[in-house]
Amino acid sequence: MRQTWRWFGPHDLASIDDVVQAGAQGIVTALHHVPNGVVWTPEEIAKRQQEISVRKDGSPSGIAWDVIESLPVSEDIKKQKGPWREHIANYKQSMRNVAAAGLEVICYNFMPVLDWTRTDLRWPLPNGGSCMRFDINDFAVFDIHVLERRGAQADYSNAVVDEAARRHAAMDDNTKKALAKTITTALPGSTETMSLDRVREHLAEYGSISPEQLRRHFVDFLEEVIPVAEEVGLRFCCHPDDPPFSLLGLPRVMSTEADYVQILDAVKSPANGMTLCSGSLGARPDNDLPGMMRRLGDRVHFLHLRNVKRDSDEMVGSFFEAEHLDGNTDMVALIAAIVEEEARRKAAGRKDHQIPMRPDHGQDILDDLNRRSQPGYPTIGRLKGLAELRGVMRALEHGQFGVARA
Ligand code: DNO
Repeated sequence: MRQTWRWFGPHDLASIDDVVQAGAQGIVTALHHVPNGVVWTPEEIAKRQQEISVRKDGSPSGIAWDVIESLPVSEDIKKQKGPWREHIANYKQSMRNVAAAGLEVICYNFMPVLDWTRTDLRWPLPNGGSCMRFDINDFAVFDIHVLERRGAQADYSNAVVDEAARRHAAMDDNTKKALAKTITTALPGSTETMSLDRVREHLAEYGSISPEQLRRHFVDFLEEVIPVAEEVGLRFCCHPDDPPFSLLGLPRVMSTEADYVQILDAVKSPANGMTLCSGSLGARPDNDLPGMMRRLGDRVHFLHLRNVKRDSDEMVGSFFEAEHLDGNTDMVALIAAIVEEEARRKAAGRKDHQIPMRPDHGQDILDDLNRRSQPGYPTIGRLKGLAELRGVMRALEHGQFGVARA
C-alpha cells in the first residue's frame, strides 16, 4: 500500500513538514476553492503541486500529489438539470488537465445534496478525547422537528420517532441551532454551509428523482467520463455514501456491495473503480469489508481505512468513529485481503499494484483538543491511526511471516 495523507492546502493546520514527519509517502488533496462545475486550470493544479513539493524552509519535501479527492460532481449533473452538459464538458477538461500534470487517481462521490453527515463532531470519549458520531435519534430531531420535512416520520422506526420527540422537547434553541449547523455545515468535500431553506429547496428538486433514476444519471455520467479516463490514463473511484443509507428521503445509490456491483458492471472498464472506505461502508452490518475487498478488489483504486462502532445491528442506525483497529470492521482481515490483492496485481504485471491508502479521520487526542482542525482530520489522531495501520501492514506484508509470502 502507498501511505497517503489528506491535506486541505496551505490553510491546513498540519503543514507539509508535519505530513513528512508522519511518514506519509504522498498527498491526497483537491482544489477546494474552485466551485463545483468549474474547470480546474493547469495553473491552479501546478500551484498546488508546487505547494506540496516544498517544506517551510524551501527544501524539497520529497512527496507529491498522488490522489485527487474530490473532483466534485455538481448537483446539476446528478439531477441532469440546468447547465449539466456544460458541467460534464468542464469535468472532462479538468480530467485532461490533471492527467497532463501527471495525476492518475480521481476520487469522487455521487451523494445528492449532503456529503458525509454527522450529528456530533466532537463527541466526548471516556479517555478524554473526542470523535465524530452519527446519532439516528438526533438526526430525526433535525429532520422531523427542525427542518419539518413533510412525511419525515415515516422514514424512522416508532422508537426513533418517540425518542426524537423526547429529545426535541428537552432541547433549547441554541442546541437545536448547533445540531442543524453540524448537519448542514461545510464538511471537507462540500463547499458551503446550507441554510434550512436551501436544504428544503434541494429536497424539493430531488423530490421526483427515484434511486433508479439517480443511478441512470450516474451511469450516463460514467459513460461520458470513463472513455476520457481511459484515453488519458486516469483511474476513477467512487466513494460510498456516508452514512450508507438514505437521509432526508434523498436517494442514495452507493451504500452496499450490490450497489457497487451494479455500477462497476454498468461501465465495464478498469478505469471505473471504487474507493473502498471501510468507515462509511462499515456503518451497515450487512457490508462485509474483507469480503468486498476480495470480491471487488481488482477495481479498488483507493482505500480509506477507518473504523466505526455501531450502537446496534439496525440497518439504519447510530455509530461513532472508533480507533482504527477497534470497531466493527476486522481491520486486520481487511488489510490481509488488500495485501493479497496487491500480490495478485504484482504477479499479473499491473502497474497499479500498490494501492494508495490513507488513514481516514482520527479521534481528537492530546494537543488536537486545543486545535480546531477540520472535523475528522486532527493531526495527532490521524498520525496514531496511520502508525497503527502501518504496523499491521508491515506485519502482513512481511515476506517471511505475512500473507504476502505467496
Ligand atoms: C470525509 C470524506 C468524504 C469524501 C468524499 C469523496 O471525510 O471521506 O468527504 O472526501 O465523499 O468524494
